[in-house]
Amino acid sequence: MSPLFPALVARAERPALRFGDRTLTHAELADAAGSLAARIAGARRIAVWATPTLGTAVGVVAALLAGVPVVPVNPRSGERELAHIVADSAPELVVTEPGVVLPPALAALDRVDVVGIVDVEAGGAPAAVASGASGPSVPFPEHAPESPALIVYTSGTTGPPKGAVLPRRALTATLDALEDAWRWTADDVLVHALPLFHVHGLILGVLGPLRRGGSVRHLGRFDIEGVTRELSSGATMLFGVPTMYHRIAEALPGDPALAEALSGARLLVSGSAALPVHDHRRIAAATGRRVIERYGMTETLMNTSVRADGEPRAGTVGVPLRGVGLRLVDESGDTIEAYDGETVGEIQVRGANLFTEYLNRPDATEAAFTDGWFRTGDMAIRDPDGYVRIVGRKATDLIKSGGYKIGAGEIENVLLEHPGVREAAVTGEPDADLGERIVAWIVPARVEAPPSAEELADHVAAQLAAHKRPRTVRYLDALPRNDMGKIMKRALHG
Ligand code: MCA
Ligand code: AMP
Repeated sequence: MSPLFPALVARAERPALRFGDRTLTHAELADAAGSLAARIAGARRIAVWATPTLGTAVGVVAALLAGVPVVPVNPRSGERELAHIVADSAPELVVTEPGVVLPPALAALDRVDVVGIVDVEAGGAPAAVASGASGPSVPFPEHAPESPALIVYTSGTTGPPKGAVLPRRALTATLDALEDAWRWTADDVLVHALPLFHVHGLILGVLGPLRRGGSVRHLGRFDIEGVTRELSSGATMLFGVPTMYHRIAEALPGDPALAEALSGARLLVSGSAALPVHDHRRIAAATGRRVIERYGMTETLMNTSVRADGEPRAGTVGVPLRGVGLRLVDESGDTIEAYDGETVGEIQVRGANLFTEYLNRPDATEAAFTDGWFRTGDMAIRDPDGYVRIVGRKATDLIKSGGYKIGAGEIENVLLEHPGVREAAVTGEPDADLGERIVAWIVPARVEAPPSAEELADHVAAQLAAHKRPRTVRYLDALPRNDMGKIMKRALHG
């Protein structure tokens, strides 16, 4: 089995990771992650407190070197979400940046701080050790392709998030297919500001450059100035969710430096949700560059993309990636053969890029597949030349806000626990910035004293996650229900 990160084994002296003023070359990362790997080797499973920092990247690489499955945890997870993830994944220890005060759900675990990563640019000796560890440990033996690499939690329509178990071969399959589609090389320098507890920011945005032997500069948090600075000083690629490109499109008219920076980029890639054609057009008009879209999912990693050497067509997610089987299936379960730009069907996929299972959820895993094909729940049409256009999704109870997938049911359950709430329904409404905005429809327990929108948002953020909080709260006397008592969500917006 060839190594996951050849440039680490080769101890390349090129930059690998940059977070703020902290930088590691591939050789330094080999030492840093190698010594941390020695400390965690043999653990059954670990968690990484996934702040957007160098320590998170080192922690995840260490786990991959050691062959220990790793659960990246959103550091903004609320109490209930965190308790669920910890109970469900049962990590033996948690890797974190030093100085972090962990919440109670994680504080009980053994803790390994990623300490001693020096600022190489400032001239320090490159050394990084896990607390309590010693000695370099690279090369590590490669691990079986089917062995679990990462467990990434993802929301469904109801219930708590499920842990998608991603094997090593899914990582290599998807990253190597993107190498092919994007002509991604060791010379590429990626810039992004995506969170590191999801596939987009962590697997594509950190492990991708490392597998290619190239580098990533992470901005810590998204801002236009950081994008401009990095793309003007050597970065070649930008990854973002549509909200980020929307903000770029908004800023472009008054920001010639941004326009110049973007026009010099080799590749601008958007994903996690649909990038509106209006934003595509505004960016193309101001920069002469077309954003290309790729389509993926936590469970499947990447399925399709516009190719770097293909026609960048706004409103499409391109063609199936190398090794990905993709079919459209109609409501009766029949495969749609047409490439006619109009027949709509559910996207189903198969290939080495897929997850193996939902952790502890054989029922959900079984329900997700049909004849070995994974049902994405995304509805699409295909152009005559094979370009896929996503036109919607099967479940109305899934909301994509800022590129995050959010289940309405999970938020409703938490809202119903608030003493001021008698009934609750959650929907997504179109939002120019976020794509969709979470709206909570509330029947208050006491009409004369309804809980404020802010109180409800704080309640959801404290239990689940900040990005799951309702951005709008609407108060009703009763929720519209059908004869069976089921809430009729479509009637809410009418
Ligand atoms: C506000 N904040 C709060 C509250 N209100 N915190 C606690 N309680 C509250 N009531 C805080 C937030 O924590 C945050 O803090 C700040 O206020 C603003 O947060 P927010 O409003 O959420 O920011 P935003 O403007 O909505 O963020 C937009 C964003 C973000 C930056 C684009 O949505 C984002 O990072 N999206 C990326 C999603 C992603 O990576 N998805 C990939 C999954 P502070 O100011 O300190 O930050 S999909 C995937 O992986 C598949 C495979 C795929 O295809 O890619
Ligand atoms: P997640 O489960 O968070 O990984 O989100 C996966 C979902 O994001 C997919 O099922 C799609 O609905 C959506 N998605 C990802 N990329 C795109 C894209 N380029 N265009 C439209 N939807 C996308």
